[in-house]
Amino acid sequence: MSVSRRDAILGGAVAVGGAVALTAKEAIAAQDAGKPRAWEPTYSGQPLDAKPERPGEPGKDYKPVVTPNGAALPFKVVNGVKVFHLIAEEVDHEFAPGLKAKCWGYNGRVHGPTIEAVEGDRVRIYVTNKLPAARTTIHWHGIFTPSGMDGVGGLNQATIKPKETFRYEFTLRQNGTFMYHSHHDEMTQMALGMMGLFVIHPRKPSADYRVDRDFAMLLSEWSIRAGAARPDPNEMTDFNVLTINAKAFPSTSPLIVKRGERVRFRFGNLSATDHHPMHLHGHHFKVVATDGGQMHIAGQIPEATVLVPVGSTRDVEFIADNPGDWALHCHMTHHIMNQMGHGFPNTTGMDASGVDENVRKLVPGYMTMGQHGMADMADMKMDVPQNSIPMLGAKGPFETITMGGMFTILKVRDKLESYDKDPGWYKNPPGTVASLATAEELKRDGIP
Ligand SMILES: [Cu+2]
Repeated sequence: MSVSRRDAILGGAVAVGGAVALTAKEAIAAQDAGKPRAWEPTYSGQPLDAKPERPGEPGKDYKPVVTPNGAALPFKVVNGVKVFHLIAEEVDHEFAPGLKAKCWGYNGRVHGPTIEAVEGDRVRIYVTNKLPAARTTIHWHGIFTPSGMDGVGGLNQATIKPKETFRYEFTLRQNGTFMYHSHHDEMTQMALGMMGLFVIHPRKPSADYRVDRDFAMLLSEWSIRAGAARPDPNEMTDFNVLTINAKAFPSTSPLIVKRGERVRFRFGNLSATDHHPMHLHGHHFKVVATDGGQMHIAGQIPEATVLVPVGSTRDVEFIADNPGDWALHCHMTHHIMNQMGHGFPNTTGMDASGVDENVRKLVPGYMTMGQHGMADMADMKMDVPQNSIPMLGAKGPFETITMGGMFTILKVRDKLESYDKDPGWYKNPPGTVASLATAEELKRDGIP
């Protein structure tokens, strides 16, 4: 699809041989001027009988995505077909130090590894069921497949019994961020973790498609009562473990980028019931795609928060032009709390001294909590029930960070040793950190 003259003018872009490219500097200038960045939609919607093309090669045809805390599903090429193998099985998974559960995932992981391919690829995906006594299927969420490959148990196919291996095969006719998940007894199997991301790159990417860093994040929610060995699939509303790629902060890996780089976040949401408004600090981004395809330039609204509804994906892009440590998190305040932050009686503002004395006669060591909010509890070295995590808290450069759950950190640096090495906390230039006001400052500005 070509870019109209109007788009090119709006984007402040220079058309070279039909392609529209912006340097990082030009893109920042365009953002500063409040103009949309030029964009060439890459959703091509090939016909059903599209012929498979040469298998796309990582490094040559696309730059692989990064799945923080996750992995890519390996493949081999057999007679021009990309062959993958997913193994559904029980997995002992750690959400954060102190909280483990018996989950269901793929290939020893929760969630399953990210499948990555290129539009036009023929893919053959074997699925082996090693679950204990449960049948399963896989649905390729958002992906155009023949009806019989769509994976809804009973509707499109017979279910995969334990020890059986099924073959799925189709040609990818679109590009974007998609997902895969069990579509048999979803309530149980998805609650236990049976899901993953499926990224399809365009066959002929436009210059604007290329980014320096491409992160894929799957959002989900769990009900794991303190001490329980398994997530509870019967829970409908009260989820107490909220995760990015199945990890709760502080176990979420930071997203490490160099200043000036173009960055894409691909969010998918396969939670049971909750939508997640994902908010990035220090930057704004453009929402550029959903699992329905690329957005036209006119629809790319600048945002600092993108709502990722249940069963959807959203791609956002931005220039990381602001060095520092920047929170990236769901803005539902209970979604950035860990397990023990939920289900407390409301004691805010209460004087508990008399109550504590009385209760201690019955329960030695009893202490009412939460009178001053939950933040103080992050610092307490309190015993928590076995196999559970404190509600929040990780050691930060200043004090305890009172966050948990669906929270991670974007680290933007001028210099980086490696993308794989955490650069540590940001060193703020002198005079750029909020701090206690001096008496002179207060006097100067007339603040009592
Ligand atoms: Cu949320």
